Amino acid sequence: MVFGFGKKKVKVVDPENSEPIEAELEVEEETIEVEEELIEEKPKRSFFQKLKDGLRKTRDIFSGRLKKLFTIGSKIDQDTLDELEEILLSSDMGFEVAESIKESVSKAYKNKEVENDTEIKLFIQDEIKSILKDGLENTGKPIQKINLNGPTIITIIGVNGSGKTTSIAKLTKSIVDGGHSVMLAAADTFRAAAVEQLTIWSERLGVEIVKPAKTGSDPASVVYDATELAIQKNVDFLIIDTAGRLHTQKDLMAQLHKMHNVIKKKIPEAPHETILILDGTTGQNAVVQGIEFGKVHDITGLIMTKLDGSAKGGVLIRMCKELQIPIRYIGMGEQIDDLETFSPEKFVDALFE
Ligand SMILES: Nc1nc2c(ncn2[C@@H]2O[C@H](COP(=O)(O)OP(=O)(O)OP(=O)(O)O)[C@@H](O)[C@H]2O)c(=O)[nH]1
Ligand SMILES: [Mg+2]
Repeated sequence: MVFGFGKKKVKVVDPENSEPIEAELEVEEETIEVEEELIEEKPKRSFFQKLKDGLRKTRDIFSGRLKKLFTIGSKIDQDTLDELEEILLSSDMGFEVAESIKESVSKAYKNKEVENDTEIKLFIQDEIKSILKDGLENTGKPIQKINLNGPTIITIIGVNGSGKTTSIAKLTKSIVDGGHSVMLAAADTFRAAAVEQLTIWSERLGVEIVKPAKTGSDPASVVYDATELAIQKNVDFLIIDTAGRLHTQKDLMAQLHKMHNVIKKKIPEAPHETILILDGTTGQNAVVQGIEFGKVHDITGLIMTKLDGSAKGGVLIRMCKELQIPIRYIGMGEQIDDLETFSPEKFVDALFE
């Protein structure tokens, strides 16, 4: 940035005369040379590009190994089918899914529904898309206002570090952008830092937060207070952040029930949504967490986070087949806008492109 001096015509007011007069004065004038390259923005990767990058490992399997297996004019025999199954298994989609795709391909080939390599690849893509959607009408369905006469209450649960608090911030932003009001409850009362993290987000997003009286307070009492205040203030959504827990920690799992019971005292049909956050980079562990949390709680949807990292994409397919819980959103980074409603079409396209 450079400053310079120069002559400039300015309007001045003569105290004897109320009309402004034009005069040529020596004034300090800012001549600003902006060094363009310093403020040049780095091109932002599109959401789809991020997804493709995050799923690179799995994509190599689908767009690389599968492409090689089905080359132009290749015949499909038992060896091809066995190799297909082996390739699918290597993507972490699990035996049940791999077996069902293999069977479907075999049948379609015998019935002459698919005859060439292009048709087979498209057939496999469609099979995966239908597994991702199969019977799960809420797949990719964003959070909606379910309770029309009061706050829609959402509890966010999951293991430590899966991305609960960050996902709450992203979710809040998208709900607020959609024109609804949100209140947050910091029911992860064990760590002061957890309350602080949510408080910072609430300030940035301009939403109210209900906090524990002190570190270690009963999370159920925070939830009770928050529910009462959310009803009183007639907010559209109350989103509850909870401490990370493993399904094996029986006392902590019981604590979740206690939280839900205090909510029910105020609104019997709440919580309206219980969203499980799963870290997409943890592979089979995420499947186990999904199964175990699902045994104890009525989970209405999943958010798969960190799909921008080195995610095991096939796990997502296994998850849909074995858990039968709809994936609602995917997390694609640490920024506030890095949340997208899950689209089976885009996901499969990113795997095969
Ligand atoms: N790359 C990437 N990082 C994410 C994503 N979501 C969350 N993170 C990061 O994961 C880390 C943990 O996120 P938190 O939101 O604090 O996770 P949490 O589940 O609330 O953690 P605890 O409260 O400790 O159980 C942070 O560094 C986040 O920035 C995502 O979609 N992509
Ligand atoms: Mg947290």
